[in-house]
Amino acid sequence: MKTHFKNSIIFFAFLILLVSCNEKGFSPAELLTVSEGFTNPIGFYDADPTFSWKLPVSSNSKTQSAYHIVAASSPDLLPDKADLWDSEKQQSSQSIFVKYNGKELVSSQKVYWQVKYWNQEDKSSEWSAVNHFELGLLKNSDWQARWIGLPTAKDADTSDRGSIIHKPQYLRKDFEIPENIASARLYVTAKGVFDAWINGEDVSNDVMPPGWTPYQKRIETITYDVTHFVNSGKNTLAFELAPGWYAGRLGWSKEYWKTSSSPKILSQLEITLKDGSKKVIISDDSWKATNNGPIRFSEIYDGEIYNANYEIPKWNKPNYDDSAWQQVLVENIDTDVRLEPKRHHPVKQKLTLQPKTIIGQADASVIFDLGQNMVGVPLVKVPVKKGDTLKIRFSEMLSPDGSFYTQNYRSAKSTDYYIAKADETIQWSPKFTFHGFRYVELSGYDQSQKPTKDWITGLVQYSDFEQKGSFTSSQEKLNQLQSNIVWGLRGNFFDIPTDCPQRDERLGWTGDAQVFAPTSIYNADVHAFWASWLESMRDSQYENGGIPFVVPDVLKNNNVSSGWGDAAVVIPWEIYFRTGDESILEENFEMMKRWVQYHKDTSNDFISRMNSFADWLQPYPVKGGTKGDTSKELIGTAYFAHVSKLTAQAAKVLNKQKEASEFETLYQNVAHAFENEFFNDNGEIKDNQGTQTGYLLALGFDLLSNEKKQKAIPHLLEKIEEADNHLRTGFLGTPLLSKVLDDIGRIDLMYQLLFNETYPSWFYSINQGATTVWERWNSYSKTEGFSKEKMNSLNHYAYGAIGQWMYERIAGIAPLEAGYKKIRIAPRPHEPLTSASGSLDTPYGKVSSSWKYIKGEFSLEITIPSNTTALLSVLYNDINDVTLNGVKINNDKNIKIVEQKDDEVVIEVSAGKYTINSKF
Ligand code: RAM
Repeated sequence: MKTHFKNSIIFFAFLILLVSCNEKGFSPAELLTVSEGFTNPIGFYDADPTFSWKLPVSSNSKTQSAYHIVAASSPDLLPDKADLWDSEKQQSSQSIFVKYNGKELVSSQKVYWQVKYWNQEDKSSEWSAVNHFELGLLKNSDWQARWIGLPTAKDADTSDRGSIIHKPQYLRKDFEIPENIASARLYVTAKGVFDAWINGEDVSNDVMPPGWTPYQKRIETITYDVTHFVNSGKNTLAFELAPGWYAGRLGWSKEYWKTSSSPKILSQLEITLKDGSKKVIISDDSWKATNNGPIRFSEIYDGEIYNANYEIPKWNKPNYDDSAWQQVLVENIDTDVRLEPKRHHPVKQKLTLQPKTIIGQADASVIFDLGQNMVGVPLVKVPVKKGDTLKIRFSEMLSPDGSFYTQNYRSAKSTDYYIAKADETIQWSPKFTFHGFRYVELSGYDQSQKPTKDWITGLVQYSDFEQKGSFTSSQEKLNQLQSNIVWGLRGNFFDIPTDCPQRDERLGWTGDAQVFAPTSIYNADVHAFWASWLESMRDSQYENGGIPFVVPDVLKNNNVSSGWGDAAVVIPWEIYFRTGDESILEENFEMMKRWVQYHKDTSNDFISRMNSFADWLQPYPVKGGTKGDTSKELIGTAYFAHVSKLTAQAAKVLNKQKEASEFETLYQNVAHAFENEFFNDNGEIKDNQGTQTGYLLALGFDLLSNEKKQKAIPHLLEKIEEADNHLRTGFLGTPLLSKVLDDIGRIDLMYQLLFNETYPSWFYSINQGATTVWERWNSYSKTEGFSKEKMNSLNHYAYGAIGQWMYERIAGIAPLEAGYKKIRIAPRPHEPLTSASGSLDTPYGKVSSSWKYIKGEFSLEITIPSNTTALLSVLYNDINDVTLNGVKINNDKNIKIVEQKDDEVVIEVSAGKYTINSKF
């Protein structure tokens, strides 16, 4: 009996061994992406791509010990006959941004790739699914097409600002294709913005492509897969074209439009036939155009005018007689303007909003309230009478007396018109403009009809990225703040990061962008978005290393500002740290260095003399004005030190040891000079010049000796107390409050500032009805209405920079090593919160942290993604109360305690899900 039992054990063990030997491997890598997170892109920009993948969540794949990537020109060659690249097995835990190291890739090339990995026990996974990417036209010389368009400057509208607004154009070309089409690609871009049509069908739902870059340096091109649009036989390729950001009025300069010429299209349709031969239809002098179509006028600030009486039936289909149209003018491709495939996602319509209420007006108009300040266009489905003009106006907020308020748009007319050709219910949206609004006012509709909510839909448009983070808590206003931050992000990530989306500005202000970048990347997948804008910043850097106020630089005033230009260093560093992508440092390192050099060149003995917007819009400025009470010298010097330090860190990552130590020394020198110049022996800012922001910069950027630092802290606290425990900070100071108060152990005070209900505070604007973050803490009040200041946007993300801390310390998720290879989970619950949760898709997978804190009992659930580790910090009164998955932590040898203090324990955990309990 015994022997029999033994034999069967041996038999089963043998069987298990056999099965595991036969096993092909376990679950493959998932969610493969190239470069800044692209999944199977076409028209891809990067001929030197990087590869990333995620390990599935399972105990089999806690960490990666090695990987193997193969890339080929055809999927049939994978995995064994990879003709482009075979990385072979590489002993490495790197699973993100692995550099391609194969044969040189060329324009339009299609690449197939897959990966497998080995786990912590050196067991290999199966090969992943085959992914692919297809390059766009990488070089100007790939274009046979030429720029085409009508000369629209001569009969353009003149606006009251003295700018000229070019009339929209319609362009078309008929062509024939034999049978046997294998594939078709439309490579296209515009000096202006366009919509492409083939045989009467809209080729894509991109909004205002190609987007906004410094057109004198670089224009982004787009690739559409149009295989299913092109027919054997007769075809028509057609475009609508409007000035967009290229021409027209932008910024404050009456001269801006002079930097551009009439809008133009560049189009190259490449059709591959089944026999491998190619037919190429290019934009050239054979095209016809008219500017006598229904879109009479379209401009970003002012809106769009559509006259249905000018509609041209079937203009974008074959057999249309275009003999009365004009021949286009043709221009060669400029050799010094780079044509590059768009490196981030175009703007799309991402969400829709329905009106919450309809407010009838005495004057035959009606107002629709969408309940949310948004950016995009309305879809109007409205009954109209022939010949009538439907007028559509927008507003972010009504005046307290209910009247329609548009003054804060300043000179932006932000009004759309539709002129009716028949008695009918129209369905229409403007195409080449956008608005920032919550309220829509209609007049000129069929007065015999009673307005209903379905007359208006808000089409929310922003760059096509996905939300990847979430934050929620037990406190309603904090959740509203999170919602306001996310809406501010949506509204202002319209191809470039804008200060505001509604008034006659909408520019890429660098200061706003640098303070908001970390929060943006907690909430959304904006890696590629920032990488693209940084390329525009490089293109805009002045000869002397200065960085313009806005990118693209439409203000062209050669002036720079500390805290603004510093975006050139802060953003590459932040994006690197939060994604782990070294390419963003590689690409921008020269720009970073040149900016630091500019600081050096404009300072005296390390003390900044740079111009500055300073602590922009600080409340209660003693001297009045918009620049707050912290001197530009103090701010400039603090930033000089800070960006020297970040550049040193970047140099270290890039293995440039010599430069790393040079910039480190520079940082030390500037910090030293800063302390001597601005601080007295008592750790106080000299000459009674102390401000919250002055202390925050010194402490937040680590600019004081240890001794001075300890002495400075009480002065900061004094400043906050003097302000009745309220903030007195503007754009630059506010984001540092949370970091500094946290670092000095005063999280309680940060919570107090965050939960303040009175001016100035985040909740103050929420109490006044804010559904987005405002430019000023008091942009609007229920009792007094709009601030008297003309510069008053209700959708300005800068103060939303607090979102970073909400993830880091309320939910408790922060990167410790670049890309979240090592994660810190360290929530700090505080009354009145009883719960909070955050989650985030890191480059390695999803991390989440969710806690409850009721009557001193704390419970926390976390998820740590594969191929990472986390340091988990838990507070306690008694260490015996702390359990991890039900096990007392001080009893279990398998639990790795990294640090233990009187009230806090730090535990290292690997990938997996955990529940933690404690009391404090
Ligand atoms: C305003 C912008 C922006 C700010 C600059 C200094 O016009 O709206 O937010 O950065 O000024």
